[in-house]
Amino acid sequence: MQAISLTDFILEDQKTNLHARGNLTRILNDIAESGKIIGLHLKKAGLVDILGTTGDINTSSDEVKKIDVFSNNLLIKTLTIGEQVATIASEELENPIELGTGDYVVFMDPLDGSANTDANIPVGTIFSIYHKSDSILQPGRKQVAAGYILYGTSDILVYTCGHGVNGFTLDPSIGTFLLSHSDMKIPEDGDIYSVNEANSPQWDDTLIRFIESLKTSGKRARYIGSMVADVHRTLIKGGLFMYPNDNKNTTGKLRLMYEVNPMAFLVEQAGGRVISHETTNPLDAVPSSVHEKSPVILGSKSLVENFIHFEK
Ligand code: P6P
Repeated sequence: MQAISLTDFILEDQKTNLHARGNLTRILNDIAESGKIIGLHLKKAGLVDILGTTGDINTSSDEVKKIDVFSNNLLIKTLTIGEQVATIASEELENPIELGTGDYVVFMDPLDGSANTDANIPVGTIFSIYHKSDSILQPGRKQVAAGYILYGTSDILVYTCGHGVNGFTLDPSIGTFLLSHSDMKIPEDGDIYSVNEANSPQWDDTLIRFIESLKTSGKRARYIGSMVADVHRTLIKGGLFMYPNDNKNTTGKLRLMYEVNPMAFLVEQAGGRVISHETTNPLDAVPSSVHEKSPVILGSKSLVENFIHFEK
């Protein structure tokens, strides 16, 4: 069967929206084209001068890698040329930048987990798209599209526009993302949990007991330390990914607008469940700042619900 390209799929998907004018389609394609170039540079990172740091610190207090700057600048340039985006907010920018034209707002983590590139560990681009509004700080429920590009053993773009989740694997021989994961659904259950247990001295007793219960029930631990890779594995294999709040990170570590909410949109669209703490859904949070943090527990519905009930 002829594989469907991302571009054809997005154009077909656009037909389901009678009011679509192709502007969101242009943004999704611009992100995909940028991802192809970012992926190419990552594949030869050890050979060209894009590893290492610039000497700067970003809003997440992470050392800025040269590949972060490259990815951020490429996405900004491509979306500017596309003329569909009014405002871009990025992990790599202290403040959002106004592009003037366009009806959309894009939040992005241009290269999440980039500290892992030196060790050849998968990293990813995360994006979250809203219609332009009075404020760029809209609840995650207002996202019109969200997704990621995972640069791993293969490069895969996974996105949703609110009616299902689909994955497209890059065929390097033709430079095209082809539909490889149609209508993705997260398994109802799973035997993998993913959390940084080095933080356990800061966890509350309930969380400690919950993680111990996963171990005694035979779950397996997998933690890559690269959110896109850990969330993608959770979507494919089921299980739990957690970056909960603790005594040190009282609001968690991950960023609401360009890490937690896009992943929450995807996981819910794939039939999973997401909470930030207790039973609160991060998608309902009213953001107060571009770089605010949020705890996140996401994954197979039954496992998230086990965590919720375990708290009682
Ligand atoms: P820790 C990478 O820096 C990142 O932002 C996410 O990709 C990842 O899930 C998390 O931080 C890892 O954080 O504290 O476990 O190293």
